Amino acid sequence: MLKKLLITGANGTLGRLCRERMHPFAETLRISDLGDLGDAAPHEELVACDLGDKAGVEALVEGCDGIIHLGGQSTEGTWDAVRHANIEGVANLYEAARKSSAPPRIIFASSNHAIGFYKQDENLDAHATTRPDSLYGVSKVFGEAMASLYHDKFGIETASIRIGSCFPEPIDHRMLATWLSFDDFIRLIERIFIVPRLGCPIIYGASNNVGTWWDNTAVQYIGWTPQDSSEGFRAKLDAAMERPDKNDPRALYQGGTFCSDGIHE
Ligand code: NAI
Ligand code: 15L
Repeated sequence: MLKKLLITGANGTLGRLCRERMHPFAETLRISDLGDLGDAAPHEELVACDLGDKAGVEALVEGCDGIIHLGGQSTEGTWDAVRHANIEGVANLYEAARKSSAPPRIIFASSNHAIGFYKQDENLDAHATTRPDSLYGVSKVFGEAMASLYHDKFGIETASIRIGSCFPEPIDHRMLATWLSFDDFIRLIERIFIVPRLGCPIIYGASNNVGTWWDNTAVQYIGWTPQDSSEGFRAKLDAAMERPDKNDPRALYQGGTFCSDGIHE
């Protein structure tokens, strides 16, 4: 059991999920985001903090033996927005971890958009060269690189999860391959904190979907076997919308429309 688990981005979709579900796994949850965090439960500490605030992030990280880093820009944005939260914010987080009295184990919420320009008929494992599809995807590659640096230089362990689409259910045909159920996500987080030696793995965060593009053989030692599958939603999606043409970015690229969207100025 962790003593103090920091959850950044706690007001977001996945942050709210982790706040609700990770309590039995840690004595105390330190809950953080930019703004109002609501009322603290007895097992919670609430700390509002902008990830761009270096001193604030140092204080935020101190005393935590686990971090689920979910905070930041979660889709494409202007360079200023991506840089502030996902470049400077991640640099601040790793510096804080290095300086803390007992370095924490970290989960970095990376994204499929770090490899989004691969085609949907390509299968990737943890060794695939990154192919970001957006400034946002570039920032996730940066985060993975920071995890690697701070592991090799300082021994800080991070699991970078290239999350596919973590939603209550898939909302388009691409997500039949990328969907990660909330339950599988929580089960993965638990395994990452349980496994005795984590190292610095890249993990593809998807459920046990038919026709998956991603191979997690390299991280079998973590002991995570996704239990859910998008298959039960296929008929509903087929009835609700037309499958995109094979040359449509939504059907061509793993990152879908992130590949065809322009740069946000
Ligand atoms: P979200 O957008 O719902 O939540 C992100 C949270 O970060 C927000 O509550 C926001 O206030 C906070 N935040 C933004 N800038 C901040 C700053 N400068 N300082 C402190 N907090 C800040 O995102 P969601 O869906 O919960 O995703 C969580 C993480 O997982 C993100 O890093 C995202 O990139 C990643 N991810 C999520 C996927 C998904 O399917 N939900 C897929 C791939 C990656
Ligand atoms: C992501 O990285 C985003 O955070 C999420 O909102 C979705 O767009 C997801 O990827 C996806 O590719 O479906």
